Amino acid sequence: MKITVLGCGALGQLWLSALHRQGHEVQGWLRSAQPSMTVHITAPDGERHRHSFPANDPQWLANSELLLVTLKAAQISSAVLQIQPLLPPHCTIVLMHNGMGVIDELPPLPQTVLRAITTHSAWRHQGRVIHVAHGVTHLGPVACDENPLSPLADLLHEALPEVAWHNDILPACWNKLAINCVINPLSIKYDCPNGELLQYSGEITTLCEEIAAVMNREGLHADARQLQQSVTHVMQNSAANYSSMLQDIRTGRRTEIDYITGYLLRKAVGYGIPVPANRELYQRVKTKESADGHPKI
Ligand code: KPL
Repeated sequence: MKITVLGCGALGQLWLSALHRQGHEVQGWLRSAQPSMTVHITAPDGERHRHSFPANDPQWLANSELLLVTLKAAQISSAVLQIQPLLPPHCTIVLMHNGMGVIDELPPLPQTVLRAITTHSAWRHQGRVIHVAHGVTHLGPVACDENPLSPLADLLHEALPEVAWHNDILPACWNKLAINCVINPLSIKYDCPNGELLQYSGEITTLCEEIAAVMNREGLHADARQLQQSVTHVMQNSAANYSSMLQDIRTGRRTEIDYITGYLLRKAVGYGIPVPANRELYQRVKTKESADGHPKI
């Protein structure tokens, strides 16, 4: 398959490399256009891969059957709208990002748009991408789809397992949102790796209760205790990792707080549900962002 990956951070490079090794024709699309790019990956088992890829080729884009978008939430809508007119109508656009609300920023497009969330964890270190831990990528349309299983899920699964298809991706997005609403801003409040947050269980309970109340109004049948179990599980499994939001703050980049806790707050206001603990964390992150100066995107 001919593929363009828009957004070549750690996750984008991971997919570029995995799809290439599976025999697909892949190019990267970078904000500052360049004709090629080189990717170095260190896999969780220590195996290393190095490949060079074409980049920013408009002809390649015009023939792409898949546009995989791995940008940060705040960058997606403007970047997609800029290149979307160059895409063929049969190209599928996959938006893979943390948080929710990006899809609401896009007008209806002729291409099929799918949402994806992933628990693969990777970061960049000295020009390399370290694939820290394998995870699961959840993929599907934002509204219930008649089409039961997308072959795209199989294709992506062969390249970088596990990939799970959902006829309605919203419950999976909300579960991931809940985890990010707790871990990401708390990691900024306490300036620590995910595992150290386990000691704040009282605060986590309150956050989960508020999030579950909003999720229930969204028709998702959330249970605060189950949410807390999922959050605890992720904290244990990623104990040594720093959340993406803390990494953003530390490197002076804009965080995804408006698409994570910000999205929850907008929903809570709409339903008239008070969420003071989540609001306090949101304000704390926003203050931290502006204290660090005008954030880089
Ligand atoms: O998705 C994450 C993130 O850092 O954005 C978690 C699940 C919190 C893992 O660090």
